[in-house]
Amino acid sequence: MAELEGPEFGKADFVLLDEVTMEQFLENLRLRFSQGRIYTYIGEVVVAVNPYRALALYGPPVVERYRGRELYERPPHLFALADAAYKAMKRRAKDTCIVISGESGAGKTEASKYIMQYIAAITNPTQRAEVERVKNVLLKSNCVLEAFGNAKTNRNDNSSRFGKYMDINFDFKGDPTGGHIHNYLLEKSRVLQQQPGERNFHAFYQLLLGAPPELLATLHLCPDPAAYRYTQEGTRGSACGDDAGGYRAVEEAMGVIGFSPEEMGSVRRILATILHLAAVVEDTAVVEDTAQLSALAELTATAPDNLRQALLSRTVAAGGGELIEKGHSPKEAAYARDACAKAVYERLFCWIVGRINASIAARGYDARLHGKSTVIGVLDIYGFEIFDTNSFEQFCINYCNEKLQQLFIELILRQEQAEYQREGIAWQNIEYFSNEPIVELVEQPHRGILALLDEACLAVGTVTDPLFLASMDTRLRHHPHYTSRKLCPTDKTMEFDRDFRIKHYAGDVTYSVEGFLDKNKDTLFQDFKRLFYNSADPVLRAMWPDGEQSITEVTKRPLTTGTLFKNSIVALVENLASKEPYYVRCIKPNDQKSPTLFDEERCRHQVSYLGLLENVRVRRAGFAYRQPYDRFLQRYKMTCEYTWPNHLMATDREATQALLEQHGFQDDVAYGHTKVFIRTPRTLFSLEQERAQLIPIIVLLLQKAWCGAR
Ligand code: AD9
Ligand code: MG
Repeated sequence: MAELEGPEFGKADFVLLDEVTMEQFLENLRLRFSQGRIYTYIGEVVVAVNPYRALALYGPPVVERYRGRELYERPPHLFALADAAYKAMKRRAKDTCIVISGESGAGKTEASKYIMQYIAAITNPTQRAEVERVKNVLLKSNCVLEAFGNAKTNRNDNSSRFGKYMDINFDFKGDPTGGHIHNYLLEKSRVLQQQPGERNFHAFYQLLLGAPPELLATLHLCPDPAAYRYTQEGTRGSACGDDAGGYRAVEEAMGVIGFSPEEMGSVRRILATILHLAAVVEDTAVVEDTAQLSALAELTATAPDNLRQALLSRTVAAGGGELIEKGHSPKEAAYARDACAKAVYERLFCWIVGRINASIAARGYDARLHGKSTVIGVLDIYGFEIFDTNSFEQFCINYCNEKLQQLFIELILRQEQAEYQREGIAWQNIEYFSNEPIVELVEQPHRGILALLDEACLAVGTVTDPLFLASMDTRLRHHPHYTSRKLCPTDKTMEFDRDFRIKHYAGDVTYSVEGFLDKNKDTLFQDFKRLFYNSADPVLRAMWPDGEQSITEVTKRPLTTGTLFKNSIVALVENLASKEPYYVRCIKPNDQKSPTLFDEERCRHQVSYLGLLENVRVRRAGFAYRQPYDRFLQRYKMTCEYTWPNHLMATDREATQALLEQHGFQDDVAYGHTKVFIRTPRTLFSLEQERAQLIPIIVLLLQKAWCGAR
C-alpha cells in the first residue's frame, strides 16, 4: 500500500500534506528525492523527479508488484499509472492517453520508455508470435528514433529534437496488435548549425565513429566528425555517450523492425550525402570540385550534370511558359545547399517514421470478429525551452507546451470544478492561472503571431525579419503577454529590431526574429526535388513524390511551417481530449545533472508553472470517484439489505445514501443532483471487495433457485 512507505519517506500523495503551501510541497519533494523516492502522486497524476542516477526501480520483480494492482496499493510509480491506463482500456474499453510533460532534461523520454516497457511486460501471456513481433518493434523503435531525432544540447545529452505521440492498439484480449507514431516538427536547422557545446543529431557521429572502415570508404567518408562542417562543432565539447556502440544498436534495431539491408544502405548513403553537401559549395565561392561532385552523384544515384545544375542554378519560368536556367550567386548557392541538406534530413527522418509505422500497422484486425480495438497513446514531446538565444524552433516548442498546459487546465482543473458546480456539491472555487490569452496571442486567425508571420511571408516585395517585428509591434502592442524593445525602450535585455518577448506560463522568453521568415517559408527549389525524384535509389526517390511536378506546375504555395505545425498540434490536442488522460509531470531537480542536488529555486519555479499546487488543492477539495446513482446501485446493491434485490425508496439517491450509511461511509461521500461522489479510493475498494465476495454466493443461490424451479 502507498501508506506502507514509512513516514521517513514523506507523503506518497501531495494530497496528504498538512497544509497545501509551496514550502510543504517542496519539502516533501526534496525529502523523497533524497531517498530515491522519485515518484509522488497528486491523486492520479504522477509527479516524477529526475534522479540522474540508475535506480533499481524497473526490473521484472517490480513489474510483478504492480501488475493488476490499484494505484493506492503500492508506492507511487509510473508502472502504477501505466497499469491504471491499461486497466481502463481493458475493462472499460476506453481509449486512454498518457501525457508526459516537463522541461528539457526533466526525464520525459525515459519515463515514456519505462511505460512502454511495462505495457510490453504485462501483455501477451500466451506468447503469440505476431504480438511479440509488434512489441519488439515498438520497443526497438525508440532506439532508432533517438539516433535520428535526438542530440546533445546544453540542457540534455540526449535531448529529443522532435515531438512524438505513439498510439498502441490493443485487441479484445488486451494484447498489442499494432501502433502508429506521429512525429512533430523536427528541429532540422540543427543539421547545419549547433550552439556552442551542442551536437548534431546522434546518427551522424554514430555513422562516422561506428561504421567499419571499409563501409566508410564506400561512402567516401573518414572516421572523424571534425572533418565535416556540420559535425565540427559537436566535437568541441566533451564526448557524449558511446557512438560506436550506438551505431551497432541502431543497426540491430533497424533489422528487428524490418528495414531491409538495401534500405539501411540507402539511409547511410543519405547521411553521407548531407555530410558531403557542406563541402561541395562554399559560402564565398562556388567550388566545382569534381571529385566531391562525383562522390555526391554516386551516393544519391543521380546524374552528375543534373546534380551540378541543381547546386549551382535554378530553373525559373519565364513569360510564355518558357523555362530558363538562372545561375546562383555564391550566397544563393550556399543558401540553396543548406535548404537542401535540411530538407534531405527531414525527409529521411519522416521516411524512417513511416517505415516503422508500416511495420507495426495494425493488420488483419476485424472489428466485427474481434470487438472494438482500443488504444493507449503516449505523448513525449519536447519540453518548454528557454535558451540564451531563442529562435523560431523554441517559439514553436513553447507554443506547443502552452497548448498542452491548456489541455491540462481544461481537463484537470476546469472540468473538475465545473462538474461540482453543476451537481450542486458545496465547493469553493480555486483560483488558477489560465494561459488562454497566450495561446491566442500565438494562434488566433488574422491577429496572432503565426498569422502575422504568414502574412509577412506572403507579402510581395522584400519583407525582412525586422519588418515582421515592426508589424507585430503595431498589431500586438496592447497585448498583455507581448512586448519588444520598441514597446519598452528602457529594457536593455532586448535588442531593437531583433527581439520580442512573450510572457509564457512558464516564464518570459525573448525570441530573436532572425530567420523567422526563412524558417517559416522553408523554401526548397524544385530543382532539388526533381533531382532526387529522378534518383535511381528507390528509397531516396520515395522521399520526394513532389519532385514529379515541373516548375510550371508548381503554382500553389505550400503551407508554411508555422501553419503546418499549428494544425498538427491542434489535431493532437483534439485527439488527446477525446481520450481518458493520465498525466506524468516531470521535474528537473538541478541544471548540473547531479543525483544529489535539489535546487530549490529551480524546483519551485517548475512546481509553480506546472500548476501543481492548484492541482493538489482541486484534488483535495474534490472526490476521487463519482458515479450516477443508478449505475452505482446496480453495481453495489447486493452489499446492503435495503437495496437488494431492489430498493423501495422514493429515489435512487436515497437508496444510495442508505447503502453508504449502513457501511459507515457517510463522512467520505457527497450527494450531487445525479451522481454520488466518493472522496477516497479506499471506500470504493472495500465496496468492490465486498461485492466480489458476494457474487459467487449470489450465483450459487440463483442456480439453486433455477434448478428448484425446474
Ligand atoms: V528533452 O525535452 O527531450 O530535452 P527529457 O526527455 O525530458 O528532455 P530525458 O528523459 O532525456 O529528458 O532525461 C534526461 C536524462 O536524465 C536521461 O538521459 C537520463 O540520464 C536521466 N534520467 C531521466 N529519467 C531517469 C530515470 N528515471 N532514472 C535514471 C534518468 N535516470
Ligand atoms: Mg526527450
